[in-house]
Amino acid sequence: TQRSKTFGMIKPDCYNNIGKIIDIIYSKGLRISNLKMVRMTLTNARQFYAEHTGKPFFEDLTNFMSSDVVVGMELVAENAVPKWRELMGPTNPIAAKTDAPNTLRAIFGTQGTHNAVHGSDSATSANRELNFFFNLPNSPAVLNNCTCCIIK
Ligand code: YYY
Ligand code: MG
Repeated sequence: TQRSKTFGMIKPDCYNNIGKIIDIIYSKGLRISNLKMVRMTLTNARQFYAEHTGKPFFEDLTNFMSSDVVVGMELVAENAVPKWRELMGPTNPIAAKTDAPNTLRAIFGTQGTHNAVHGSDSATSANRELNFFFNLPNSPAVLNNCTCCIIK
């Protein structure tokens, strides 16, 4: 099997667990080939999650995702997309705690949109999301002058 790429993101609720999550990523055989900490604007978040526009959780989700810093990662492994989705666990972190207790969302997620990590759902999404985060002229900008809430 050829190595492939996916896009992973550590969400704002997981700021205090960035190190632990990266340790787990490496311990499971994934590797990080690019990484960037940013604070997304609301516009960035709405573009990133455009497929969910109009859904009941969309406002909550995009407000949360632009509320503080995130860490976006280009992840490399064999079968990177399903491998990272499996390590993340189910979307709902409360369900994850009973259904898949060893996953990142079970361990680090709390409820609702606060589910610790993001992962692309297909190779097509991975390409779009990696470009969105790392390669476009309007990709989220690196942190500058304390635009995060953490040190306020
Ligand atoms: O890909 P994944 O993150 O597992 O789920 P999506 O269906 O793409 O939804 C994106 C994001 O939206 C999810 O991580 C949490 C939030 N969300 C929610 O709060 N409530 C839902 N019923 C579905 C999704
Ligand atoms: Mg998704």
